[in-house]
Amino acid sequence: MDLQEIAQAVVMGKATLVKNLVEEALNEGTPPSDILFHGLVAGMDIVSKRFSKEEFYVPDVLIASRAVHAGMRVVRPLLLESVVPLPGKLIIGTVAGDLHDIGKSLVTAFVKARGFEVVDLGIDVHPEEFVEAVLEHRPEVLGMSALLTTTMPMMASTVRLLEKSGLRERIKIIVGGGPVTHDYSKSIDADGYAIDARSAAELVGKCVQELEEEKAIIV
Ligand code: B1M
Repeated sequence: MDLQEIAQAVVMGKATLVKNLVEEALNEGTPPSDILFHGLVAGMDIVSKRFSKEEFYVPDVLIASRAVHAGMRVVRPLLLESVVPLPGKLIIGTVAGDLHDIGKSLVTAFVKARGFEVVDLGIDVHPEEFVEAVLEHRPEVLGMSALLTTTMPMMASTVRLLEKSGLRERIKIIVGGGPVTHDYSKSIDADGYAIDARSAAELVGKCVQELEEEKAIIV
Protein backbone atom coordinates (compact mmCIF):
# COMPACT_ATOMS: atom_id res chain seq x y z
CA MET A 1 0.00 0.00 0.00
CA ASP A 2 1.11 3.55 -0.68
CA LEU A 3 1.58 5.04 2.80
CA GLN A 4 0.40 8.37 1.41
CA GLU A 5 -3.11 6.89 1.70
CA ILE A 6 -2.66 6.78 5.47
CA ALA A 7 -1.26 10.32 5.46
CA GLN A 8 -4.26 11.56 3.49
CA ALA A 9 -6.71 9.81 5.85
CA VAL A 10 -4.96 11.61 8.75
CA VAL A 11 -5.35 14.94 6.94
CA MET A 12 -9.07 14.20 6.49
CA GLY A 13 -9.29 13.27 10.18
CA LYS A 14 -10.85 9.88 9.44
CA ALA A 15 -9.84 7.87 12.52
CA THR A 16 -11.57 4.61 11.57
CA LEU A 17 -10.16 4.73 8.04
CA VAL A 18 -6.66 5.39 9.44
CA LYS A 19 -6.98 2.40 11.79
CA ASN A 20 -8.16 0.14 8.93
CA LEU A 21 -5.43 1.31 6.54
CA VAL A 22 -2.74 0.83 9.20
CA GLU A 23 -3.99 -2.74 9.79
CA GLU A 24 -3.98 -3.36 6.02
CA ALA A 25 -0.42 -2.04 5.67
CA LEU A 26 0.73 -4.26 8.55
CA ASN A 27 -0.95 -7.28 6.95
CA GLU A 28 1.00 -6.51 3.77
CA GLY A 29 4.20 -6.68 5.82
CA THR A 30 5.01 -2.95 6.02
CA PRO A 31 7.36 -2.31 8.98
CA PRO A 32 5.56 -0.51 11.87
CA SER A 33 8.15 2.32 12.00
CA ASP A 34 7.59 3.03 8.27
CA ILE A 35 3.86 3.29 8.93
CA LEU A 36 4.52 5.67 11.82
CA PHE A 37 6.87 8.00 9.97
CA HIS A 38 5.78 7.76 6.32
CA GLY A 39 2.06 7.46 7.07
CA LEU A 40 0.97 8.96 10.42
CA VAL A 41 3.69 11.58 10.99
CA ALA A 42 3.74 12.48 7.28
CA GLY A 43 0.00 13.17 7.53
CA MET A 44 0.55 15.35 10.59
CA ASP A 45 3.25 17.28 8.69
CA ILE A 46 0.70 18.16 6.00
CA VAL A 47 -1.77 19.21 8.72
CA SER A 48 0.95 21.38 10.33
CA LYS A 49 1.62 23.17 7.03
CA ARG A 50 -2.08 23.82 6.44
CA PHE A 51 -2.47 25.07 10.01
CA SER A 52 0.43 27.50 9.49
CA LYS A 53 -1.16 28.77 6.27
CA GLU A 54 -4.50 29.15 8.10
CA GLU A 55 -6.14 26.68 5.72
CA PHE A 56 -6.82 24.48 8.78
CA TYR A 57 -8.18 25.61 12.15
CA VAL A 58 -7.85 24.15 15.65
CA PRO A 59 -10.84 21.75 15.31
CA ASP A 60 -9.41 20.32 12.04
CA VAL A 61 -6.06 19.78 13.74
CA LEU A 62 -7.69 18.19 16.75
CA ILE A 63 -9.63 15.73 14.58
CA ALA A 64 -6.44 14.88 12.64
CA SER A 65 -4.61 14.32 15.95
CA ARG A 66 -7.29 11.85 17.03
CA ALA A 67 -6.81 9.99 13.74
CA VAL A 68 -3.03 9.80 14.36
CA HIS A 69 -3.67 8.36 17.83
CA ALA A 70 -6.08 5.76 16.36
CA GLY A 71 -3.24 4.59 14.08
CA MET A 72 -0.62 4.74 16.82
CA ARG A 73 -2.73 2.50 19.05
CA VAL A 74 -2.46 -0.25 16.42
CA VAL A 75 1.25 0.20 15.68
CA ARG A 76 2.60 0.78 19.21
CA PRO A 77 2.27 -2.81 20.57
CA LEU A 78 4.07 -4.14 17.49
CA LEU A 79 7.09 -1.95 18.16
CA LEU A 80 7.37 -3.78 21.48
CA GLU A 81 7.47 -7.29 20.03
CA SER A 82 10.75 -9.08 20.76
CA VAL A 83 12.02 -6.21 22.91
CA VAL A 84 14.80 -7.18 25.29
CA PRO A 85 14.18 -5.34 28.60
CA LEU A 86 17.08 -3.17 29.76
CA PRO A 87 17.63 -1.66 33.21
CA GLY A 88 16.66 2.01 33.20
CA LYS A 89 13.50 4.04 33.58
CA LEU A 90 12.27 7.22 31.90
CA ILE A 91 9.59 9.51 33.28
CA ILE A 92 8.14 11.70 30.58
CA GLY A 93 5.49 14.39 30.24
CA THR A 94 4.41 17.42 28.27
CA VAL A 95 5.03 20.49 30.42
CA ALA A 96 2.43 22.61 32.24
CA GLY A 97 0.05 24.56 30.03
CA ASP A 98 0.87 22.45 26.97
CA LEU A 99 -1.61 19.94 25.53
CA HIS A 100 0.43 18.62 22.58
CA ASP A 101 1.01 14.89 23.05
CA ILE A 102 1.74 13.27 19.68
CA GLY A 103 5.52 13.83 19.75
CA LYS A 104 5.75 12.84 23.42
CA SER A 105 3.79 9.63 22.71
CA LEU A 106 6.17 8.81 19.84
CA VAL A 107 9.16 9.29 22.14
CA THR A 108 7.46 7.00 24.71
CA ALA A 109 6.93 4.30 22.07
CA PHE A 110 10.54 4.42 20.82
CA VAL A 111 12.09 4.43 24.29
CA LYS A 112 9.92 1.42 25.26
CA ALA A 113 10.88 -0.30 22.01
CA ARG A 114 14.53 0.11 23.00
CA GLY A 115 13.78 -1.90 26.16
CA PHE A 116 13.54 0.81 28.83
CA GLU A 117 10.64 1.20 31.24
CA VAL A 118 8.61 4.38 30.70
CA VAL A 119 6.19 6.18 33.02
CA ASP A 120 4.17 8.59 30.88
CA LEU A 121 2.68 11.38 32.99
CA GLY A 122 0.65 12.74 30.07
CA ILE A 123 0.11 16.39 29.24
CA ASP A 124 0.00 19.63 31.25
CA VAL A 125 2.43 18.27 33.84
CA HIS A 126 3.38 20.88 36.44
CA PRO A 127 6.90 21.09 37.93
CA GLU A 128 5.57 19.83 41.29
CA GLU A 129 4.06 16.78 39.56
CA PHE A 130 7.38 15.96 37.87
CA VAL A 131 9.12 16.20 41.25
CA GLU A 132 6.50 13.97 42.94
CA ALA A 133 6.87 11.43 40.13
CA VAL A 134 10.66 11.41 40.49
CA LEU A 135 10.29 10.74 44.21
CA GLU A 136 7.76 7.98 43.60
CA HIS A 137 9.33 6.19 40.62
CA ARG A 138 13.07 6.92 41.06
CA PRO A 139 13.83 7.07 37.33
CA GLU A 140 17.28 7.39 35.81
CA VAL A 141 15.98 9.88 33.22
CA LEU A 142 13.34 12.61 33.23
CA GLY A 143 12.04 13.77 29.84
CA MET A 144 10.06 16.93 29.11
CA SER A 145 8.30 17.84 25.89
CA ALA A 146 7.09 21.34 24.91
CA LEU A 147 5.54 22.50 21.64
CA LEU A 148 4.82 26.10 22.56
CA THR A 149 7.33 28.90 23.06
CA THR A 150 5.12 30.05 25.95
CA THR A 151 5.41 26.72 27.80
CA MET A 152 9.14 26.09 27.27
CA PRO A 153 10.05 28.06 30.45
CA MET A 154 8.25 25.34 32.45
CA MET A 155 11.21 23.10 31.62
CA ALA A 156 13.53 25.53 33.40
CA SER A 157 11.09 25.79 36.35
CA THR A 158 11.09 22.00 36.68
CA VAL A 159 14.90 21.81 36.62
CA ARG A 160 15.08 24.51 39.33
CA LEU A 161 12.50 22.73 41.50
CA LEU A 162 14.40 19.44 41.19
CA GLU A 163 17.54 21.27 42.31
CA LYS A 164 15.72 22.81 45.28
CA SER A 165 14.33 19.37 46.22
CA GLY A 166 17.83 17.88 46.22
CA LEU A 167 16.92 15.44 43.45
CA ARG A 168 18.84 16.94 40.53
CA GLU A 169 22.09 15.01 41.04
CA ARG A 170 20.32 11.64 40.90
CA ILE A 171 18.84 11.95 37.45
CA LYS A 172 19.56 12.96 33.89
CA ILE A 173 17.15 15.44 32.30
CA ILE A 174 16.39 15.44 28.60
CA VAL A 175 14.17 17.82 26.62
CA GLY A 176 12.62 18.09 23.17
CA GLY A 177 9.73 19.40 21.09
CA GLY A 178 9.26 21.86 18.21
CA PRO A 179 10.65 25.13 19.63
CA VAL A 180 13.28 23.48 21.88
CA THR A 181 16.92 23.57 20.78
CA HIS A 182 20.25 22.19 21.91
CA ASP A 183 21.27 25.68 23.07
CA TYR A 184 18.07 26.04 25.07
CA SER A 185 18.66 22.69 26.78
CA LYS A 186 22.14 23.88 27.78
CA SER A 187 20.82 27.22 29.03
CA ILE A 188 18.49 25.50 31.51
CA ASP A 189 21.13 22.94 32.59
CA ALA A 190 19.38 19.93 31.08
CA ASP A 191 21.64 16.98 30.26
CA GLY A 192 20.50 16.48 26.70
CA TYR A 193 18.28 17.43 23.79
CA ALA A 194 16.86 15.16 21.10
CA ILE A 195 15.40 16.36 17.84
CA ASP A 196 13.14 13.34 17.29
CA ALA A 197 11.80 10.16 18.87
CA ARG A 198 14.53 7.88 17.52
CA SER A 199 17.34 10.07 18.82
CA ALA A 200 15.47 10.50 22.13
CA ALA A 201 15.57 6.71 22.60
CA GLU A 202 19.32 6.71 21.88
CA LEU A 203 19.82 9.60 24.29
CA VAL A 204 18.02 7.74 27.08
CA GLY A 205 20.40 4.79 26.52
CA LYS A 206 23.39 7.15 26.69
CA CYS A 207 22.10 8.80 29.88
CA VAL A 208 21.55 5.44 31.63
CA GLN A 209 25.06 4.33 30.65
CA GLU A 210 26.60 7.60 31.89
CA LEU A 211 24.85 7.24 35.24
CA GLU A 212 26.20 3.69 35.58
CA GLU A 213 29.72 4.95 34.86
CA GLU A 214 29.35 7.83 37.36
CA LYS A 215 28.18 5.36 40.04
CA ALA A 216 31.16 3.08 39.31
CA ILE A 217 33.58 6.02 39.81
CA ILE A 218 31.97 6.93 43.17
CA VAL A 219 32.21 3.31 44.40
CO1 B1M B 1 -0.87 23.41 18.30
N1 B1M B 1 0.57 24.67 17.87
N2 B1M B 1 -1.74 24.76 19.35
N3 B1M B 1 -2.29 22.08 18.47
N4 B1M B 1 -0.03 22.42 16.96
C1 B1M B 1 1.71 24.15 17.12
C2 B1M B 1 2.78 23.58 18.05
C3 B1M B 1 2.20 25.44 16.31
C4 B1M B 1 3.70 25.43 15.93
C5 B1M B 1 1.29 25.64 15.06
C6 B1M B 1 1.63 26.86 14.27
O1 B1M B 1 1.28 27.94 14.65
N5 B1M B 1 2.32 26.73 13.15
C7 B1M B 1 1.83 26.55 17.32
C8 B1M B 1 2.92 26.91 18.35
C9 B1M B 1 3.58 28.24 18.06
C10 B1M B 1 4.67 28.50 19.05
O2 B1M B 1 4.46 28.54 20.23
N6 B1M B 1 5.86 28.68 18.54
C11 B1M B 1 0.60 25.96 17.98
C12 B1M B 1 -0.39 26.71 18.67
C13 B1M B 1 -0.21 28.23 18.62
C14 B1M B 1 -1.47 26.11 19.34
C15 B1M B 1 -2.59 26.81 20.11
C16 B1M B 1 -2.19 28.01 20.97
C17 B1M B 1 -3.66 27.19 19.06
C18 B1M B 1 -4.86 27.94 19.57
O3 B1M B 1 -5.53 27.51 20.46
N7 B1M B 1 -5.06 29.08 18.99
C19 B1M B 1 -3.16 25.66 20.99
C20 B1M B 1 -2.43 25.54 22.34
C21 B1M B 1 -3.04 24.47 23.21
C22 B1M B 1 -2.15 24.15 24.39
O4 B1M B 1 -1.28 23.31 24.29
N8 B1M B 1 -2.36 24.84 25.50
C23 B1M B 1 -2.83 24.49 20.12
C24 B1M B 1 -3.62 23.35 20.08
C25 B1M B 1 -3.35 22.24 19.28
C26 B1M B 1 -4.29 21.05 19.17
C27 B1M B 1 -4.94 20.66 20.52
C28 B1M B 1 -5.37 21.38 18.19
C29 B1M B 1 -3.34 19.97 18.54
C30 B1M B 1 -2.66 19.04 19.60
C31 B1M B 1 -3.38 17.71 19.71
C32 B1M B 1 -2.53 16.68 20.38
O5 B1M B 1 -1.31 16.76 20.49
N9 B1M B 1 -3.22 15.65 20.83
C33 B1M B 1 -2.24 20.83 17.92
C34 B1M B 1 -1.32 20.38 16.94
C35 B1M B 1 -1.50 18.95 16.47
C36 B1M B 1 -0.27 21.19 16.43
C37 B1M B 1 0.66 20.93 15.23
C38 B1M B 1 -0.14 21.24 13.99
C39 B1M B 1 1.29 19.56 15.11
C40 B1M B 1 2.07 19.07 16.35
C41 B1M B 1 2.39 17.61 16.18
O6 B1M B 1 1.72 16.76 16.76
N10 B1M B 1 3.38 17.28 15.32
C42 B1M B 1 1.81 21.99 15.51
C43 B1M B 1 2.50 22.48 14.25
C44 B1M B 1 3.96 22.11 14.22
O7 B1M B 1 4.49 21.47 15.11
N11 B1M B 1 4.64 22.56 13.20
C45 B1M B 1 1.14 22.95 16.41
C46 B1M B 1 3.75 15.91 15.00
C47 B1M B 1 4.74 15.36 16.06
C48 B1M B 1 5.22 13.98 15.66
O8 B1M B 1 5.86 16.25 16.10
O9 B1M B 1 5.28 17.12 18.40
O10 B1M B 1 7.19 18.15 17.06
P1 B1M B 1 6.38 16.94 17.43
O11 B1M B 1 7.37 15.88 18.07
C49 B1M B 1 8.58 15.52 17.45
C50 B1M B 1 9.80 16.29 17.94
O12 B1M B 1 9.50 17.62 18.34
C51 B1M B 1 10.38 15.42 19.01
O13 B1M B 1 10.05 14.09 18.60
C52 B1M B 1 8.84 14.08 17.84
C53 B1M B 1 8.96 13.28 16.55
O14 B1M B 1 9.89 12.37 16.41
N12 B1M B 1 9.97 15.56 20.41
C54 B1M B 1 10.82 15.22 21.42
C55 B1M B 1 8.80 15.95 20.95
N13 B1M B 1 8.86 15.88 22.27
C56 B1M B 1 10.08 15.42 22.60
C57 B1M B 1 10.67 15.13 23.84
C58 B1M B 1 11.99 14.66 23.85
C59 B1M B 1 12.69 14.49 22.66
C60 B1M B 1 12.11 14.73 21.44
O15 B1M B 1 12.65 14.35 24.98
C61 B1M B 1 11.97 14.31 26.20
